[in-house]
Amino acid sequence: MTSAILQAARSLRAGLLIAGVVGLLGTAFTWRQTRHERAIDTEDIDRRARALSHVLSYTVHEALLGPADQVATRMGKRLDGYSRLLGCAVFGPDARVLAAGSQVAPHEPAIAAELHRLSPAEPEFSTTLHADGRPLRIRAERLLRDDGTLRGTFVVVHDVSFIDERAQARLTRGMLVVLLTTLLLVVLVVGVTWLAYDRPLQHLADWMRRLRIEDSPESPPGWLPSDRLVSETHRLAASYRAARTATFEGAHEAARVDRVWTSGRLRTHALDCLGIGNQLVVVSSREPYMHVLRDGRPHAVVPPGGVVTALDPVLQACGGVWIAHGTGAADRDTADAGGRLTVPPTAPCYTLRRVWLTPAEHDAYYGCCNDAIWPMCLLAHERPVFRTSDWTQYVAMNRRFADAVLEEIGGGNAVVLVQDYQMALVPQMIRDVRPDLRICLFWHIPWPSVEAIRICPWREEILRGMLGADLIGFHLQQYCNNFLDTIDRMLEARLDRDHFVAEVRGRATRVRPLPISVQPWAERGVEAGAALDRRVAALRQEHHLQGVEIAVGVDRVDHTKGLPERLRAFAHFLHKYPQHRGRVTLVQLAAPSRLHLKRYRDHLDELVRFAEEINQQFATAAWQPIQLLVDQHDAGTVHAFLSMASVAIVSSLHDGMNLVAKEYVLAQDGFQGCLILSEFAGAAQQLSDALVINPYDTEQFADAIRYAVEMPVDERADRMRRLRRQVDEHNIYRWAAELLSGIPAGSATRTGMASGPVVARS
Ligand code: ADQ
Repeated sequence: MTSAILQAARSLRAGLLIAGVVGLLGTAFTWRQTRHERAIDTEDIDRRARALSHVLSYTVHEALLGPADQVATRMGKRLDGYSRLLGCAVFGPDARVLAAGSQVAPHEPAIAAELHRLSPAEPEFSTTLHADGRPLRIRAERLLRDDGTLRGTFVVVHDVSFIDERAQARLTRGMLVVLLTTLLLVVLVVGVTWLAYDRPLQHLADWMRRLRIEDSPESPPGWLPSDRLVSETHRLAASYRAARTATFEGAHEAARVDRVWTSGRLRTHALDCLGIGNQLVVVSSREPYMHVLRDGRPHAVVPPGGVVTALDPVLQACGGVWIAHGTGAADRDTADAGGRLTVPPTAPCYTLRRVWLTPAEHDAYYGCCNDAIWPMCLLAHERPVFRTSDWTQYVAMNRRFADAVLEEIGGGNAVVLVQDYQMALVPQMIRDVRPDLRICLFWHIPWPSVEAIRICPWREEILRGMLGADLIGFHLQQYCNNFLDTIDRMLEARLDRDHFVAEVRGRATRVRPLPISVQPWAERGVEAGAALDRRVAALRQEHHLQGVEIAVGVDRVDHTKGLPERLRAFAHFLHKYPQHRGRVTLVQLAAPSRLHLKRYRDHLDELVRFAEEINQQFATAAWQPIQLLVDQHDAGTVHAFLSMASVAIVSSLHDGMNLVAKEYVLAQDGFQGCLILSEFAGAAQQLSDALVINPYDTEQFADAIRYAVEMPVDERADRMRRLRRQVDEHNIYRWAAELLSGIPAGSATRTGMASGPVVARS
């Protein structure tokens, strides 16, 4: 829209320029024409004056032969004028008036002065003078005696104010025509430029954009300003499609050969990618294992959240160090003096290094993360708050994490995987000290359009911090495109859009879509077979779920997850389709999150109240429509609920990926589940066999729940098998392998380097 307005402004500018030139030429021509016609009118008056002089000259001669005081009597009424001819006058040789018409008399002094001024030797002359504010045209003829001496001067006087009036009228008419012509020209130029060039080129630009980011855009725009452009555009589309198909087929073939990635295969691949003597270092704000106090004794729990779910299996497979903020009440007691311990507690295989923050540092640092950057990137209608004091702490804490990374690496070599928006400045901070290290930043949340990022007062610092990485990963191609557009608009940068590389101040950073995934449930130590059946039966009994179908949701309690929208749609489903009351229960596992922030506490309270209201409205003695289980559940419980649910609901208002959708697919061993998935979750790009909904559309959402519970068995199985295949083939090990392969071998890469699609191979 903005670009269309800019384009229209540009056309208008061209139109105004052309119109300006035409207007100037028209004005000059009209002015010249008016002058010319004024000269013709004056000549005409002079001709009439000359004719009158000739007619009266004999009579004037005769009158001058007599005494001077009788000239007037002899001339009589002949000197009076009519209409534009004011009349005539006779002057003596000394330029004193001898006789004058009645209308000329008032102007005698002015005429006499003019006669004085001019040489008596001139036989006749015409001139214009202004008397009493009127323009008068006088024609004077010298009358000579036989000996050549001056006998008198005969003067014919015209009032020529009509010539000025006529010229003025002509000028006004002419300027009006010029103005109308100019206006018409502006409209024509702007209209024709818009229709013939701007609009088709705008369509062409839109189409090229779609060709770049979509899988199968429609054919190129039909009408373009030149035939050559049409044929070249068709050729470009054909080549692009061919290249894309080849890449797709190549990737498909590679995937077919490689198919499923395992932790063992990732380990081998990681050794290849890391090289000898390079350790893997992960840095994130959330820790993979947190120690809380239960009955006065430390107890390890896994905090809920996508970063941990995704990265822990990678470190378990590859080993290394994970640096994170220690938040558990018993965290200090379970770590050594340097904040280090080995994890997972059951089978230690990598080091966790905890970083400590004071309460004041904690509040300001997470204030910047959760009040500013999070709502800016996740478009869930929460207004970001940018506080300078928070930013100062954000910079300081990023420095602390970067220092911890550098301390862990010491003089050695490492590949550093920096995680998410809480660490945006860490890549450049590490790079400043160790330019040789290979650094990757993975951004777990969406990267919105440049317009959304523009509002951030620290946008440039954040971008420069991120660009310290050799590779920046996002979940989707769309986020990569948005990121490059942001760089393009905000920084002085060279972009290679073919290879998705941004070069700023001589350093190149690759930008890649790397959709994150999850680990197979079997590797997470959860029950299977009979043990799982027992856990499911126990949970059904505990929560009074016998004999009902279960729709499940598993989320951190966060505004972006669309939990009120989910409850509202479920209530509407019960209202609209009463035949399902008593037969379906929504079990919502809700992990409290960011409780140090008031709006998160309020959101949890609102959710609890809303669930109670719905329960009061629909519950019967034997059935409760919503079971809201507010807790951070262990993996076994999450898995059991996901496997027993015939429907899973993910209704994010905006989500980078959403791992729960994938966890549900992997939990459905009987292929009888149905996934309802928000179109605003990144996962919807990959899991197209889900029922994709708009969570804001309560009507559509409620209908989707109905469709899911009533879906025929065969359709459920078909959809779930296709979803399963997709998640099996794109598990977390493959993601990690592609991420490691994507980090260039040497840092400080330049755009000239070969950087084709990232396909991990072992
Ligand atoms: P999140 O939004 O935290 O992180 P999400 O993809 O929703 O991540 O995954 C949440 C994880 O926490 C899942 O593994 C889920 O099982 C677990 N979980 C949720 N509620 C729980 C509960 N009550 N008890 C126990 N476990 C629970 C960010 C981005 C996402 C992106 C991930 C990974 O916001 O868009 O998918 O990172 O990149």
